[in-house]
Amino acid sequence: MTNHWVDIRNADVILVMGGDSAEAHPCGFKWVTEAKAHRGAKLIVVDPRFNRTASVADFYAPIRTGTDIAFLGGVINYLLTHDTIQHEYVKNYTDFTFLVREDFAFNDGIYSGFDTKNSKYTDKTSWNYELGDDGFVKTDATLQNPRCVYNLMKQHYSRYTPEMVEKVCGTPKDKFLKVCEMLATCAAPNRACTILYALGWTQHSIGSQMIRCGAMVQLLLGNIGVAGGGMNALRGHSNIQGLTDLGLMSNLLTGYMTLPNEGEQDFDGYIKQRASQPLRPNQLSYWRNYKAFFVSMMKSWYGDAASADNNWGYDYLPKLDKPYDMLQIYELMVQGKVNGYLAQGFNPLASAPNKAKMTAALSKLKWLVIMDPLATETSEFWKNYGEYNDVDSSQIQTEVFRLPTTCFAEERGSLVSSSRVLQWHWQGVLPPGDARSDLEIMSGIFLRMRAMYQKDGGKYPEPLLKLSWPYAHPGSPTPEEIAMEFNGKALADVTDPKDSTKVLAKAGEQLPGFAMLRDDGSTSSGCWIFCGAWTQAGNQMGRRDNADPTGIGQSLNWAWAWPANRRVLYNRASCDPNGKPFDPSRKLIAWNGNAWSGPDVPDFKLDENPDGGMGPFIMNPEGVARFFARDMMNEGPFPEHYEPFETPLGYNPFHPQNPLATNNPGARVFPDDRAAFGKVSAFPHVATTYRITEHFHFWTKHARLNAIIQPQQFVEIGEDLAKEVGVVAGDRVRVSSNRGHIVAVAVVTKRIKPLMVDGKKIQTVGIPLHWGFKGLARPGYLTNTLTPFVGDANTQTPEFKSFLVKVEKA
Ligand SMILES: Nc1nc2c(c(=O)[nH]1)N[C@H]1C(S)=C(S)[C@@H](COP(=O)(O)OP(=O)(O)OC[C@H]3O[C@@H](n4cnc5c(=O)[nH]c(N)nc54)[C@H](O)[C@@H]3O)O[C@H]1N2
Ligand SMILES: Nc1nc2c(c(=O)[nH]1)N[C@H]1C(S)=C(S)[C@@H](COP(=O)(O)OP(=O)(O)OC[C@H]3O[C@@H](n4cnc5c(=O)[nH]c(N)nc54)[C@H](O)[C@@H]3O)O[C@H]1N2
Ligand SMILES: [Mo]
Repeated sequence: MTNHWVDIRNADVILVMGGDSAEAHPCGFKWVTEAKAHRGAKLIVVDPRFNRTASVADFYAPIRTGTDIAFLGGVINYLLTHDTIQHEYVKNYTDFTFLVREDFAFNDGIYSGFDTKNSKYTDKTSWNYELGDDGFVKTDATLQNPRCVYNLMKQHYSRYTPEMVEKVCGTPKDKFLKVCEMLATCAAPNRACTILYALGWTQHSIGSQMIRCGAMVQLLLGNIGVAGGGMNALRGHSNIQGLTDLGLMSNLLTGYMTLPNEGEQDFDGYIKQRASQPLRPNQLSYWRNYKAFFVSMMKSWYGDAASADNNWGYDYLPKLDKPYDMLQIYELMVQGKVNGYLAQGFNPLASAPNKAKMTAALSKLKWLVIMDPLATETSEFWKNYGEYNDVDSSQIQTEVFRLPTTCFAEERGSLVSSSRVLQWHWQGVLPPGDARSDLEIMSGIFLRMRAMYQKDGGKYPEPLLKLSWPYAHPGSPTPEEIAMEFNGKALADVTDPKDSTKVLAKAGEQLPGFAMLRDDGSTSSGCWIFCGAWTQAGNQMGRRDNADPTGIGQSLNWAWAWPANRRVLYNRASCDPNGKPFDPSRKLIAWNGNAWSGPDVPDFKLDENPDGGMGPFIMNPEGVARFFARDMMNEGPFPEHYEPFETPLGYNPFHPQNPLATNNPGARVFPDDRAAFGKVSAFPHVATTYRITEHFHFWTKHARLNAIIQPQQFVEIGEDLAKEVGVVAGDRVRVSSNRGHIVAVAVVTKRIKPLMVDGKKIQTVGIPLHWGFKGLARPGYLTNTLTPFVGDANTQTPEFKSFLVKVEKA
């Protein structure tokens, strides 16, 4: 979230699109209720289903799955043509005035740099601004130049008319326009809209661009950085925010630093590439400090073995030849290129797409280790469960080890919430039986591996042998030790760069914040954005003072938020260029003549006078927010609508004559999976998958009460479709895709209606995902038997939210 849970109550308009927060985030949803009750906020829901959130909304608009860019592009077009944008904000805080290179082009759905023969982008150099001789971007403050971002964007979205929105999304034009009108009220500086989203946007082959498109709407309305505004990703598992913060993705290091790729063998080149220099005069470009963050991380990992002489252990890091996202890994498994797999708190047979492919993948392993408190579908993928898991065990040689772990209530430590708040929690009960904590198991594996390398040697053992392991009990580090390590400490006295006699932190002390990190090896910090969580004053994550002195929801003494205990990111943008809040009643920070201060921690240089013209988006080298994403996105600088890979139309209504532009040209897709896509002629219904409040993924079916409340797999179909296929409520239906089938109970509902899309009637089928063949609920099929193996072009997140099926009476 750019903002935070409590802040939702400051909103005037709340758009829930691409998520069902009442269902999936019922506790956090109370802040939506508060905004409605105490502020008269209006709640809008745009969803293929009239879901639980819609049931308490002020306005609901239906949409066909996978078409949110068409809808949001339509909103952008509406805001630009009606000129309902926050002018002062956009002009000063975005790239509106920036000029784009002459060779940048967009033709019938495809950007410049496309290799038509191989159907992919091979040259993204034209996706950039026009730079002057001084290295700065050229601008046109008058917005007359046809190559400025404003004009290119206006032209790009001029095709997204209300008629096109209706044609592509199936959203009736009057409903679409009503949403536009409600959003447009928030262009006023004294009104704010927040967008809450989750998987309904991320789980598409064009998901990242849906989210960008939402952010573009928010920028036009001047709603980023302000109280009650923002782009708010409501996250999943309790610590999934912490997972990405700590770099547990194949291409990440901690704090959103990135692993080097194969071509980056040279350390200085690696740093230079990431420590971006400002693209406009007087801009901060905070990533210029990349080296300090990186060196501090390497000191924390490798201690004395990371020194200036060996480039801080740069050679110890793997260099990526490609991203190892989950689709890539399972594809490699199927190809027989992976020997072993460690699934920690993960049930991929149930949660990854295309169960048949997953079974083939896991069957090719020599060994599989499961770290989980429960016996899961994955740990028993090799066992025959009749129709639900029809495998021939004698043909599977994979050796499976199950290591029972504790779960959250049986341990203590920190969890990061969607609000970026690191909150300490304490152990509630002792673990049962042989269960051990993940920390203990991981440490045990590491120590044994290290001993084997010490004894037997091996190819390049240094990255393992040199790892620093400074814990009191090496086999069982404490959560406190780990937390102090990710915060970081001074390894030598840290002095003021302007006055070397002034000591800011003495050697050995915990550091107060990342501004004190150095690139000379005198500091360590396992995760720079977490620096400040455990200072000399102790564990900041354990704080529980919910005082909110100004009533704006800024409880700065409740736990601790990254970065720097700041609760609203980009909050400098809540003030006008002179430093006065756009809306004094919603003040987050202000310039007092000498410094920035306010109820929130300023997201800016504290003593930076507004006269200097420094932009509020200090992480960007431009200093402003981008409508034009340059070459950062893999399918182009402006979001464009592409059809889901299993499209019910078979063409892209924006580019009916260009088959190359039917689907996202940058998406993650392997040849065999392309062959496994189904066609609308055989699978005429559009399916989407989701969760329900009564279960948490695949684990609560092991808990008796949850298993009683929601005992078995069901699918939701509208009354119209039920009639069409001759099914009544309670019948068992067979739902098949080109990859397999499931059988489930039919729930016939008024909450899903057919949509008219380009003259064609589209039926949507809703499939909750929680059941399987393990646990106390009634044994059944895994939903992911049906889903296609294709992912987003940037995150590689699978397209779980839009694919083709056929529903029949079983
Ligand atoms: N009780 C409970 N709570 C949970 C979880 C759980 O398993 N149980 N899981 C947690 C996890 S890990 C996560 S990631 C979050 C997920 O939180 P959400 O994303 O809110 O949950 P989902 O149920 O996946 O579905 C979201 C909504 O997206 C809609 N949708 C589908 N396709 C589209 C589309 O193309 N466009 C639009 N606009 N909407 C679409 C669906 O109809 C559904 O209403 O929930 C978390 N909370
Ligand atoms: N079709 C479809 N598929 C989906 C989705 C969808 O919307 N549609 N959503 C996707 C999303 S957003 C997610 S997050 C995934 C979820 O996919 P998974 O993460 O694979 O599903 P979970 O059932 O949450 O599995 C987590 C496991 O962790 C175990 N566990 C709990 N606590 C601990 C602990 O402290 N330590 C260890 N080691 N294990 C623990 C639980 O027992 C459980 O078995 O599913 C994805 N798959
Ligand atoms: Mo999730």
